[in-house]
Amino acid sequence: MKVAVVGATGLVGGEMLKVLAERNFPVDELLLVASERSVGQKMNFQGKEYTIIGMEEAIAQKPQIAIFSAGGSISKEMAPKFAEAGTTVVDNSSAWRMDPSKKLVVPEINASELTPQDKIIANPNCSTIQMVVALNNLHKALKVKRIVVSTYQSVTGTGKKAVDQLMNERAGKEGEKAYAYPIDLNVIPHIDVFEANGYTKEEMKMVNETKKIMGDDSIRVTATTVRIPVMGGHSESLNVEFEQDFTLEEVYRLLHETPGVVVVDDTANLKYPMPMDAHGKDEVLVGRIRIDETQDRTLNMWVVADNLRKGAATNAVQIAEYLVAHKLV
Ligand code: 11C
Repeated sequence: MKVAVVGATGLVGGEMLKVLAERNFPVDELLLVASERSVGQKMNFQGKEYTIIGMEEAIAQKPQIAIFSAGGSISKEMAPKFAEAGTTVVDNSSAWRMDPSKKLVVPEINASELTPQDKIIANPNCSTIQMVVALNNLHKALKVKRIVVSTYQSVTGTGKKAVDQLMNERAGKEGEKAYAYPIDLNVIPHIDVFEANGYTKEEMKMVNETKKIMGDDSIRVTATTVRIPVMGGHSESLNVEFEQDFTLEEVYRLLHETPGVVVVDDTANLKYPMPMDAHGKDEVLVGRIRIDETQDRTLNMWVVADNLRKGAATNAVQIAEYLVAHKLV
């Protein structure tokens, strides 16, 4: 495969290269693509040096697959140009996710919807991905009625500038700020921009993307998304009401059988998922599984994943793997 990684110099772009290499994705030719100011820089992939090229040059080289992590406005402008050249784009930005003509894919759940005609495929938001992966089998068996989710999100979700802000604050150094407030020793209940209804865009992504991926508009989701001073790994507290009755044993069985989920729930031995355990992993970790004693057919659980991997790079590469395995590119 001739593969382009667009946004190769970013945090997610770097993780994409790592994941492509680790999973032995069949890369015969690699194009590392970034904005004009990075063109000409050198980067390594599997021991070989590559020179970063610009968008137009990459389009002209007609890669079969382009994995994009370059931000929404660049995706809006450039993804159609790649698609017109015959490239299938897997896009990690929010640009195409809610476009009714584009698929929003978590491979464990809905990759079977993909066809060779899908030239721009959207990768969901990280906090949505880990939640729907955790709920996949539970929804099939018990039908999710309503989700109340609160997130505890790592600074890596914002990007390099936020990582620098946290480390500079910790070291007592001045520097550029990604957030309106200090993040070290603080918690910021604000991710992405505020919308007219008082929720943030990140919160509304969780509401809307969940319905689209699960293919079920009746699922009600209400979210509060929060930034915490953690370096890698998003955590989520989920309170989920189902239509069907269940037992805890059934929930454990369903979670153990859910693709991409690892249950870490042994409180007697202080075992529960933490972001530091998720680092570098592709699985979604689920623990603190409890029946909500205040309401029928309702469950509490704690869900953790590496936001740069399953939340972004791994999910995108898994989509690309599916395209190759099913001869859709
Ligand atoms: C964060 N979830 O943690 C965001 C990052 O829509 O792809 C990913 C934003 C997106 O800040």
